[in-house]
Amino acid sequence: MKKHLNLLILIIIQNSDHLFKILLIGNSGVGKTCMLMRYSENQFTYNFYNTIGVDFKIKALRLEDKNIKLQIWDTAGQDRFRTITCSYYRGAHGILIVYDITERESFDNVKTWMVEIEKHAKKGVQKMLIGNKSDCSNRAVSYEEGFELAKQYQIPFAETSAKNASNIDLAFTNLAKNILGSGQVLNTAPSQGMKIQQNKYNTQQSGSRQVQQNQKNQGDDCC
Ligand SMILES: Nc1nc2c(ncn2[C@@H]2O[C@H](COP(=O)(O)OP(=O)(O)OP(=O)(O)O)[C@@H](O)[C@H]2O)c(=O)[nH]1
Ligand SMILES: [Mg+2]
Repeated sequence: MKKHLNLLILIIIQNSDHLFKILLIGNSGVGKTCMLMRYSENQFTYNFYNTIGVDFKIKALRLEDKNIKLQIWDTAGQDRFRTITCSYYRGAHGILIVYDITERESFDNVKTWMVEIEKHAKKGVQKMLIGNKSDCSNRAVSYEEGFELAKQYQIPFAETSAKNASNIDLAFTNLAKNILGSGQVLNTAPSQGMKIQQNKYNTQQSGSRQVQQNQKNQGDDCC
């Protein structure tokens, strides 16, 4: 079964023009796994299973007449996995930094995540700030605060909801567009092998490896 899955992934990658590696980071519980589930499988669950280490999914999309494969890495937000998750920053072409609009601490911690990116990721990595759970009425961070913070970092910003799917496609597509525009290219054409070209930083931002998951709680959402 695993062999077939690996073969399928290989075929998908070989049939694409580019492979972009995208990382989801942010505090535990902000909704990274739910965002990925919504984007890749159009599903949502109220269950909260802490991600253990990292997990990834592949999603295909067509951008500017090119077949793009996104390899999306969902990292654990818990501190105890920081050493493992940091090792994935280096290979990333794009990073979504996610906070929860109902949890002030997750917003205040965005600066810590930005420092981690600075320390571990490649210079030209494309970033986007995401305020998730926009469906919730018990907001602790205003839209304007999110917007202003993103402006300070000169990165794009969006509020999303994995629950009602608001702006989820937009977030991933926008990041992929910026990666494509930035000149970071992982060419997957079989005849050319796989090579990375890293161009200068574009500031004009206009079979899953499931390690293991623990069930934390079920049922209630934040609203
Ligand atoms: N209302 C609402 N709840 C959400 C949304 N996204 C996620 N949740 C809930 O928030 C909780 C945590 O979601 P996860 O996606 O597991 O959080 P995570 O960021 O992956 O957490 P770690 O894996 O520990 O880093 C779950 O109970 C989800 O149902 C959303 O957009 N709206
Ligand atoms: Mg998770």
